[in-house]
Amino acid sequence: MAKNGQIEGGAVLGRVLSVLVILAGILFAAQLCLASPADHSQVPSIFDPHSGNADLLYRLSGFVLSITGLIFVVVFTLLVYVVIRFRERPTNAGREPAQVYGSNQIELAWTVIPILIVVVLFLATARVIHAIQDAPEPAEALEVTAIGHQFWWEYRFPALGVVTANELHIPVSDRAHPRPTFLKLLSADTDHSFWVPQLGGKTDLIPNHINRIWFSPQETGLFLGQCAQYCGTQHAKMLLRVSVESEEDFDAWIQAQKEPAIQDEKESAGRRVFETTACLNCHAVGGTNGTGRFGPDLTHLMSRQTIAAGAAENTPANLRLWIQNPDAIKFGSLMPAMKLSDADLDALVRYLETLK
Ligand code: HEC
Ligand SMILES: [Cu+2]
Repeated sequence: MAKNGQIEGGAVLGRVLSVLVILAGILFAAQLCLASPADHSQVPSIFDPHSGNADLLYRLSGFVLSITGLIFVVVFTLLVYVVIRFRERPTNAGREPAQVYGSNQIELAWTVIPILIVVVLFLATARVIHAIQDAPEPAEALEVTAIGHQFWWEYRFPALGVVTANELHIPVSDRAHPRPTFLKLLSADTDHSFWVPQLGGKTDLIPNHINRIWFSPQETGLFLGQCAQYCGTQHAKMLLRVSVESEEDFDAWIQAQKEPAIQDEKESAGRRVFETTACLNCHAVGGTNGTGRFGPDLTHLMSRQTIAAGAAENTPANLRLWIQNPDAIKFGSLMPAMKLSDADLDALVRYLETLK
């Protein structure tokens, strides 16, 4: 009796637990649906590829998901069938079902079929890895070096002499004018990970080790991503923004970035604050004696829509708040609060506003 009681207790507990798990699953799915923004074109999803290698990954994941989905359906159907068909009934209560041992056919089937499935998945994956990793770099490719910092991105275009931060601009690479972007990935401190799902797979940026990734985006537009490797407190506010532009727009952007900073005489007070405080040890502004590299290059700060790696919009109010107290926008960022007087702060923000 006592033993039976235990078994029933276990079964009830099991049922309660499975109901709880299902409920949690439903709540989680509902929360995901509610949390996704209304504009679905902005959701960085691997199921919406816009670049050659993202497309290869998308097709591979579709293939893997359909095979594993099929396995799920077959196994689950058999399971439900067996549970219902062979359940305990008054007619067979307490009797053991027929025991089958050593059936060569069955054992061969459940060994060979899974091996075949694994081999197929392996070959399909190896083919895509080869196509992406070993793709030759064409002569017309654009070369960019991306450097991960806690908690922002530095971009260098070595052949074009441009250095910028956080917002990457690259040309569209359509069939008529193929011009893929080849990125060299480096890190200044810890591990980071570059992931813009609509453009390509996730690749880590590791100190003292060069990784590579390339994109051949087929459409213009803004593609978003996120540092995908926990790299410190503000890892979540280390956003990626890649603007894919027509050849003309991209060339115009490069030309503008190559210009030295405009030095507006009216804002010399703000410039003096910049050049006489610690700003210039960490930030570069082309044409001034600020050549610091610890923080983002500010030469063309106003050409960016966001500051602090996408943590805030680039508005005068946010700039002022950022310089006064970076923690208010990104807690734990590596820029110190500069403790400036209100007058210096206003002059400085006016000066930064001229860095077009
Ligand atoms: C100790 C180094 C350091 C000093 C000093 C410093 N900064 Fe920074 N600054 C940083 C770092 C690091 C970031 C990037 C923070 C992030 O996004 O996580 C940054 C970001 C910024 C940004 C946002 C840039 C962008 O494109 O996202 C601005 C603007 C800025 N700093 C202005 C200033 C000004 C003005 C001063 C002087 C009053 C100053 N900083 C002093 C390190 C410094
Ligand atoms: Cu990071």
